[in-house]
Order: sequence, then structure tokens, then C-alpha cells
Amino acid sequence: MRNGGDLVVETLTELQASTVFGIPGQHALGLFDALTRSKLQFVSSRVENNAAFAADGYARATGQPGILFVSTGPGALTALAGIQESYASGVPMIVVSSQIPEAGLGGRRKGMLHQLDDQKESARNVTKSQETVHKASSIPYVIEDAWRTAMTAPQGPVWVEIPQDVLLQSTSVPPPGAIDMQLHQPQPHGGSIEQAARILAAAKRPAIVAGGGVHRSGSATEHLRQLAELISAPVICTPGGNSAFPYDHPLSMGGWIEDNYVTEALEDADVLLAVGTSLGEVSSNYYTLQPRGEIIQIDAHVRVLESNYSGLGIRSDASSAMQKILQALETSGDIPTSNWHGKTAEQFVADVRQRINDRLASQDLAHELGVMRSIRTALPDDALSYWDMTIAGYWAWNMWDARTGAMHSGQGAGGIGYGFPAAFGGAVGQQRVLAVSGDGSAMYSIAELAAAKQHNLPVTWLIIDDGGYGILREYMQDTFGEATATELARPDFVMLSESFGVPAVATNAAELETALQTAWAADGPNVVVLQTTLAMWQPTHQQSASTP
Ligand SMILES: Cc1ncc(C[n+]2csc(CCOP(=O)(O)OP(=O)(O)O)c2C)c(N)n1
Ligand SMILES: [Mg+2]
Repeated sequence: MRNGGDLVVETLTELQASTVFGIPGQHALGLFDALTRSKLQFVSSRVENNAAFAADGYARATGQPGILFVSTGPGALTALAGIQESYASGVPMIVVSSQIPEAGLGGRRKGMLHQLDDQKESARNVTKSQETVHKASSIPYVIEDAWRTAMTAPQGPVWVEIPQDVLLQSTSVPPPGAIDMQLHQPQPHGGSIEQAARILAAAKRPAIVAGGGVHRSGSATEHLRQLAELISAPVICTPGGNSAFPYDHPLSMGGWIEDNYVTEALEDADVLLAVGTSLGEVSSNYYTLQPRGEIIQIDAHVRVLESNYSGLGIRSDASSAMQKILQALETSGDIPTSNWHGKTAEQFVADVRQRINDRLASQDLAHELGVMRSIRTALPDDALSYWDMTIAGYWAWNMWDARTGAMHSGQGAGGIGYGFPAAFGGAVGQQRVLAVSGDGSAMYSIAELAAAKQHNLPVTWLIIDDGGYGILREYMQDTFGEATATELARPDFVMLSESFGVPAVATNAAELETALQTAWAADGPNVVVLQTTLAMWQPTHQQSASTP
């Protein structure tokens, strides 16, 4: 017997989905039963928040939407903090939640299990669209629309909820058959492109900030490289945009967006091109950035345009806009020759990098730099890594050279516990993946060791144990002279991992590289515990902080 659940999985299959994340619940059983009649692979989690992170990690690794099945009420609500990350970072996801039976919808207080007054209203803050399905015949179309909405820039999560009885009722609605999967990404207006090309053609010191929007957009990284080279513009990537531009390119300022030598370079630019970034808190070095030149901002999200700095806002998919600017510049033949106060852009960039390195070398940071170096050296060039909100993660935002791989972090919404579940989502059907968490953030997702073991996912989880909420400890000590509520009782992470059947080893900074290499060569999930305290670098933004 086919039912509403079958229509969901048949449509997802037609849309090329292959993996579903989530946790079942009583109202969602029709959905999960239908999985047995499909080719979709189900990867379970132990907490919905983590299932959402896993779907996010999968989407970032594959470019396909993460599919998440959750149950009504508490299941749905528990997923929301994870979905917030995908919403903030523009990661495509289709969330299919069950709902109470039709008869209870509309805020009636029937006292049904899991009943909320208006479930989809709760999802509104963290999803691009929300739809309650009432009739089986609309299921294939709602799922198709959800896929289209999730995958159209600005990408993001969408919410579909289906009442228990609609999922369970037998149906004669046919499977959808082939679906036209062409997407129409938002295109820039010609007038804006011409103006952007004119501004760039007249630039003497153009510079580019590349954000996460570049990653989510077709061949945007290639167009970014061509454009930067054509106009000789120094490029800096935001944490979300890490590796959108090759880290070691002669025009790459590296990653130190939180160093005011980079801030000053961006302020000195007479034209600042921001692509796929809001120039938000971290990307503006905590709003200390005060650009003096003209700003061109390309983003698929109209609300991002000029949200922090005024300028020429271009609503577009990043790839299309950069390609069109390139064409306009090439057609006009008006190619600017950049001149950074008598230096070439490459010399200027080399100077900025040198000054940042000198600044770091002048602080007592050999231990931190050594740990980061060990992690990088232990991994192959094409490794994928997922970083939690932990001190090593903040270092990675600024100095991780992803080489031919990629790094991802939960920096969009900043919720802790992202690293491990996102990494095992990224590891589904892929090569081995690294997760990095602190002891505090690890506890959020520790239950997922069971999921990683169950699916034998190739994830190496580095847990850096500094005895508590290290970053908050630093902030509180600096601000109040003492830290409160930051010290934590922790389990023995090695013994705990082993109790899940996941091999684990304790290591120290000197042996970290070897420990990671050994873990990397093994099969299935494993854990490396590094007991150490990492410090932050001296922030460069605090003296001159001001909000635009
Ligand atoms: C869901 C959530 N709760 C609380 C916070 C606040 N928070 C930010 S960082 C942090 C500490 C993380 O500790 P740990 O993972 O051990 O990393 P460390 O700072 O020690 O390197 C906390 C509690 C948050 N970002 N997200
Ligand atoms: Mg810690």
C-alpha cells in the first residue's frame, strides 16, 4: 500500500536525493515506513539538533540539499537551533516534519501528543518558507517547490509539515515521474553590472572580500579568481568564504580577517567589492572596518545589500554577477592597473601577510601555531574539516589553508556542538572527514558517537580539552577579572568513546600530528583527545571599536 509518506520519498528520489537524516516519532512513522520502499539511505542521529547539523554538513560537502525528517512538537523544536546554522549560512536543506492529525490543527487545544499552537510559526525564524500539507495530491508539488526554494540563491532550509493522517492514508496519487530540475538563479540587472564595471575600471586600489555566498554559487570561485587576476585585486575570504580563493595565491591576503592590517588594507582600497558576505561582525573585524572607497556588494539576499555599509548593491547569484562584470570589463577593454602607493598588488599583499606574521610572532603563541600546524600537516591536501565554536576553530577561521579541500564551521549562527555531527554528515559517502571540538562543545554531540559507530562513518574527531568553556573563561577574566560558570566536570573522553565502540587515544601537542595521521589511516569513526589550553591572539579590534 502506498501512502502520503511514499509520495514524499518518491519525490525526493526523483529530485536525486540519496540520503535522509533525522529521528522518527509517532506521527512521522508513515514517512519512515516509506523509506523501506525506497533507495534512500537513512542516517540516524540521537538528538534532532545534531541531525540538522548532519544534514547541513552533508549539504556543504555535496552541494545537494540536506534532507531532514523529524517528528512533531519537541522533535521539530529541538531541530531548530541546528537549522538556524543552515539559515544563517545559506545552506540548502529540506526539513520534512510530521504534524498532529488534521483535526487538531489551527491551535485547537485538543491535548494531542506533541501538539503545538502553530508549529510552522516556530520554524519561521530559521527557514526560507513553511508549508503545511493538507492533501496527498499536493505532496509531490510541495516537495518539488521546497527543493527549488532551498536550492535557489540565497540557498537555505525550507520547512514542510505533514499531518500524521495525511502521511498514513493510502493514496492513488501517482509518483511524480521526471521533474524539470532546472533552477533559475537570481540575475543582476544590466544597469548595475555596467555601473560596477565602470567603477572597477576606474579603480586604482580595488580589493575583494569573498564570503560564503561564493561557495554556494556554481562556478563562482573560478570567476572570483579570474576577476581578481584581471583587476589585480587583493582578496580576503571571510570564515564562511574560507577557500573561495586559493589561500596561497599571490593576491590572497590569507585569512586574517580579524587582523587590522587586513582591515586597514580594505579601508585603503578605493573600490571594495564584497561578494556573498554581509560584511558582518567577524568579517568587518567587529565593525571596526570603515571603508573609505566605493563599495560594490553582490549578494543573492536583498536584505544583505547595504545592511552594514552603503554602496552599489547588486542582488544576484555570485557566479552570474562576477561573470557578467568580467565580460563587461573585457568587452570595454578598460582594465584598471592597480597601484598600491607605488607597489604592485602582489607586493602589497606580501607586505600585509608579513606584518601579520610578525605580529603573531611577537606574541607568546608558538604553542597555538604549533597545534594548528600539526593538524594541517597531518591531513591530506583535499581533507574536509568541520570546526566547532572552540578556540582552535577561531584560529582556523583566520589561518586554515584548506588547500584543495574545504573547511566549514558553525559560525553562521555560532551554536556549539556543530563540529562532530556536521562532520559525520559530510562523511556520508565521502572520504574521511575531520571534526574539531572543545570539551564543552563535544558534550553537545557526544551521543552522536553512537550514530557514527552505527553507520561506520569515516570521521576523526579531535577533542581539545581545556577543562571548560575556554573562550568564555578568557573573556570573563579579561573583562571582570574572574571567570564564572566556565569550569566543567568532564568525562574521560577516551573511555567514553571506547564504550561506544569508537577507538580513542589521548595525545599531547608534540604527538598530535602522529596521532591524527594514525587515526586518519584507520577505518570508521575514531577520537583523538588533546588535553591542552589554547590561547587567543591579542585582538586588534578592541581599541577602536565602533558600530557603523
Ligand atoms: C548552543 C550554544 N550555547 C552556548 C553558547 C555559548 N558558548 C560559546 S563558546 C562556548 C564554550 C565552548 O567551549 P569549548 O567547546 O570547550 O571550547 P573552548 O572555548 O574551551 O575552546 C559557549 C558555551 C553557544 N555559542 N551556543
Ligand atoms: Mg573547552
